[in-house]
Amino acid sequence: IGDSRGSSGTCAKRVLQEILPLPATCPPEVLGLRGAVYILYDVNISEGFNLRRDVYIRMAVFVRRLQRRRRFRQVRLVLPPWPRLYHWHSQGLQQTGLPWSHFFDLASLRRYAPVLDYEEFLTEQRLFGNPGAPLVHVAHAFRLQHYEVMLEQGIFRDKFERVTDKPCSEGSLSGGPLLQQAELRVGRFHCVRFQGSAGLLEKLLREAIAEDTAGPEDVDDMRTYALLSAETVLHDHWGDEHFWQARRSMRFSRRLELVAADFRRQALATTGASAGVQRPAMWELERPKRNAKGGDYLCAHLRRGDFVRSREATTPTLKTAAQQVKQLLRAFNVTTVFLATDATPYELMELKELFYRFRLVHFAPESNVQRRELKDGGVAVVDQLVCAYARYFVGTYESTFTYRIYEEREILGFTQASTFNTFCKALGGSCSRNAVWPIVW
Ligand code: GFB
Repeated sequence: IGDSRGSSGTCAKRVLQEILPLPATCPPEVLGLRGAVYILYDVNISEGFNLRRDVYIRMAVFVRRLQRRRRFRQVRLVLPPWPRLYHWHSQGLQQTGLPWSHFFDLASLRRYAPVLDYEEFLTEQRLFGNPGAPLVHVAHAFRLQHYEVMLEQGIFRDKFERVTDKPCSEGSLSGGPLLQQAELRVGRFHCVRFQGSAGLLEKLLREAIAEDTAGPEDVDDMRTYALLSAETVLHDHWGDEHFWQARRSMRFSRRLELVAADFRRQALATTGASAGVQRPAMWELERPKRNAKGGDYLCAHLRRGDFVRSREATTPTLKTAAQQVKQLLRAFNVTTVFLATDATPYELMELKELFYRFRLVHFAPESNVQRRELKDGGVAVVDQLVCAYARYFVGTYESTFTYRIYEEREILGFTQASTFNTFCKALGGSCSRNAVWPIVW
């Protein structure tokens, strides 16, 4: 591309954004940013990594649909920088404000929905929104809240309303700058009681746009809106083909995929070919199948940490978990178990003793350099990617970490029986199992 303009006079926008830095000489109307609507969102700070991935899907499906409307042709979903999460315990690592590109393949996400990492959003704002201004103007920010009473005469109805009967201000509610990003300045801040699926957000946005739009010439302005506590929003249709397309587009970053592939090969003698998993380069090329065999190991996701206290009734002890895994190893005539866990080093030592006749494999960064590069979140992704290729998987009751592994294995083409398995509190007892949500193509 010798020039930033294509033969039709419009910029080769995607190419510029993904390959070349945006040239300052390319004005917004040429880039097709006229009338761009940016949607920022965030999730309650107490929510973990894997629920946040689910919230992303709700937003991505919504924004992909919204793009079909004339007013929202240039809509973009801005991916919130990852704050330091409650479960990322390691000290001495830079784990605040991580970009989505640290974890995910943005080009793959973008082939499903128009998303931007936060830094890319700032670049577009600085080049075309208000060049030279250090602050970014957010026209409206909505903090979503649940209704106190959800049912009306026993019926759950989709609805929202702005809160006017209680004080609502940006400072008192968030206790810091919007999305922890100092450059964001909010025009109007609203608290909104919201119940319903993501599709209802269109009405909320249209109302806000109508409030600000003085005349037709305004329609071309770039505008930014923020939706806070987006976990309040439900899926339009959970588990349908749109959910799964968005889910399939959530490929992990190439770097994390490579670390996991190297580890599977070196520690577990497993490659994609030996596991019977052929994954096309692009998610769009994936096809339904159920013939993945898996490597010569079982994987157990054993959630500890807060689950030991808050879910004592359903979380097994180390001993009963080990008993269950050993039974499975014998049943499958396999000697190696890969253990994904947030157990403490002390608990890990105990587990190693409990598996003394078997081979227990656990992933840990090979050096401090790798630890600093992956960070706690990256290590957890590698664990998920190793479990995804196992012969058989057993996970923890009601853990979203486990659920995301189920989904990964569904995409890779494993049988349901080898995937949707749950630890019981004790060996042999009947117990509650996780829900089975098979893939829809
Ligand atoms: O991902 P997540 O929301 O799953 O949160 P749950 C658990 C976090 O703990 C992960 C770490 O994101 C990791 O940082 N973690 C858990 C692990 N299991 C592993 C593992 O096998 N390997 C590694 N490396 N790290 C939610 C919590 O947890 O459950 C909420 O986020 C709440 O705070 C809720 O407690 C009930 O769904 O398991």
